[in-house]
Amino acid sequence: MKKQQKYLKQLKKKIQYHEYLYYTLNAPEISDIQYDLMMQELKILENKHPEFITFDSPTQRVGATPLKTFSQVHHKIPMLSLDNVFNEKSYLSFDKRIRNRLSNDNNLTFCCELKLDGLAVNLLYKHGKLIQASTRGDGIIGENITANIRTIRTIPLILIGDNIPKIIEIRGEVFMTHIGFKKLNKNAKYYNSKIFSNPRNAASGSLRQLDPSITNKRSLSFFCYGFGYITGGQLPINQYQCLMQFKKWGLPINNYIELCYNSKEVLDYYCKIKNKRLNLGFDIDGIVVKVNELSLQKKIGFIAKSPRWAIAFKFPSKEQITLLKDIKFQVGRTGVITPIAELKTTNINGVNIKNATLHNIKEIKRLGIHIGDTVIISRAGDVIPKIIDVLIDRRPTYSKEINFPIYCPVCNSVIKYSEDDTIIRCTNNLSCAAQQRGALKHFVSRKAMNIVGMGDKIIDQLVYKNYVMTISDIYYLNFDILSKLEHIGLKSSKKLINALNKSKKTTLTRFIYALGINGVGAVTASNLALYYKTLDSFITSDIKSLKKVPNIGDVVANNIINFFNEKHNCNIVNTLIYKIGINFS
Ligand code: D41
Repeated sequence: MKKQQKYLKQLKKKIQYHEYLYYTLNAPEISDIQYDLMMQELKILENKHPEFITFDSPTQRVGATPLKTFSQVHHKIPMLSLDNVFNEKSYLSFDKRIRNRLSNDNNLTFCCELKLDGLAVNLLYKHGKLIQASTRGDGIIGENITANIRTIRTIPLILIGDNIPKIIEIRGEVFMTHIGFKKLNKNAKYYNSKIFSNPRNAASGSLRQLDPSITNKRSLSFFCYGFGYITGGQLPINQYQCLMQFKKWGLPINNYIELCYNSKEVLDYYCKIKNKRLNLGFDIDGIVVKVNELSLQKKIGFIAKSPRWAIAFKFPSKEQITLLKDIKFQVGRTGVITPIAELKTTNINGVNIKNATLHNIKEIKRLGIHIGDTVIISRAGDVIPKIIDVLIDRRPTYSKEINFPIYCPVCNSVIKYSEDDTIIRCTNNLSCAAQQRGALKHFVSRKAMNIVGMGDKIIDQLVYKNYVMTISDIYYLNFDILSKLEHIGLKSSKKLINALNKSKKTTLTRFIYALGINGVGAVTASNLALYYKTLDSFITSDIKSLKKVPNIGDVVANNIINFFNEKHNCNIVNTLIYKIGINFS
């Protein structure tokens, strides 16, 4: 070997070693400047002697030519998925199942790991060299993303140390750190390009770039969690020691892997990690618990696509991915039409979710959503789930654009669109059955007239059969009519008549709220009642005095004036007060 070539080889080894210290052990021994100087020297030498450039050279991480498509990779051993549990009780059932299968072996050890919220990949090392990397895909066939994986600095192009098997598949998760994610979105905002909704999607989008120089600019990281095919070598006898061996070969593992000896210790680990979750610097969505001994794993085996010996114990989450099956347009009590997404049923923290709101047409246009798309839904607290993003990458060829309605889906009247597409409305006011139903449901509700027993099913029938068109009509219902409806017996009909009579004695706040004026919620109604004291002075109010009431601005003040300018509404109020005898205490 020439002197020059020998020197180059040593220089590369030195750089690789310092990369390992920096990226994998997180313990650099030299400054960034020293590292840059070595890299510069290497680049100059390689320029002079291109014949000495090797595939594992630190200068060769980013390939020059973008791909046209990703080729397919058949995994030598399927990449299994993980079964999930969401609570302690279900976790304990897993523990019990395992122990039963092993005839109550008391010496069971579990290897507990973080569940990184990234993308599972397979790295194929032959004679210690990274020769192929692929996505998990469906577990059987993935995509060849070798060029992109090579840009991830924490992934060694060549393994170091002893006893490296001839062929080994290393499996792990590629993810994006919070810092990398923030930086990417800040840039995206500046250049008006795609903003990612979370680090996982950002990592996925970055890994699936055909041009590795783009992937190279994204800060992706990697931790390994397991292995696939192996030949010409031996691994330790348990999961924990395997991971430690991988670390010795220069592969990154995280510092939170722990052994637990019973379910209490596992539950403690779960709580500990849950508390640390926000300070890790990257997203995790739970922990993974694995039977530690490989021989016991083999004994326990797997079902269909996931091993029986491992489980993902997930944290309560807010987001989930599912399929958008269709969009229906729902007419509310004030005639406002809202798009409602019909989803493939999914589960967030144990709650089944079939529908989500899309707010308005503008939101649909902003998301660029199609029917058939894969979408991310979010459910925070008790609020209605909403669609927060679309995974355009996964759009199927049969996807359909969304047709916005021209006519009301309930009464077929013309629909009016606001200029900015935020509000669309049925123009048929109170003759639209949907609006009639909506107005009635609101009128009888707990904070309004509180008519107990007048449920949605009763109201739907009353409107459908034309017994009730406006809110005042409900006070003309009698026992004969009610008892002939479905979902109501003789006793309940009697009770409902009593409830109707009882509701006639109410408060001004409840009555104002019950009218269902746009923007007048329970608190505003209470403010109005306090300010005006009597119904008459409220009805005859003007804009100027309305705006003196706390929390009332131009919009709501105008809604109130417009409401009483409609003769139809005044007739209803008059009927309720003078004919039916509603009075206030
Ligand atoms: O951190 C993870 N996301 C993680 C994923 C992990 N720590 N361990 C895992 N172990 C497995 C088995 C038990 C099947 C080897 C996994 C995954 N699988 C996995 N990730 C995506 C699909 C499967």
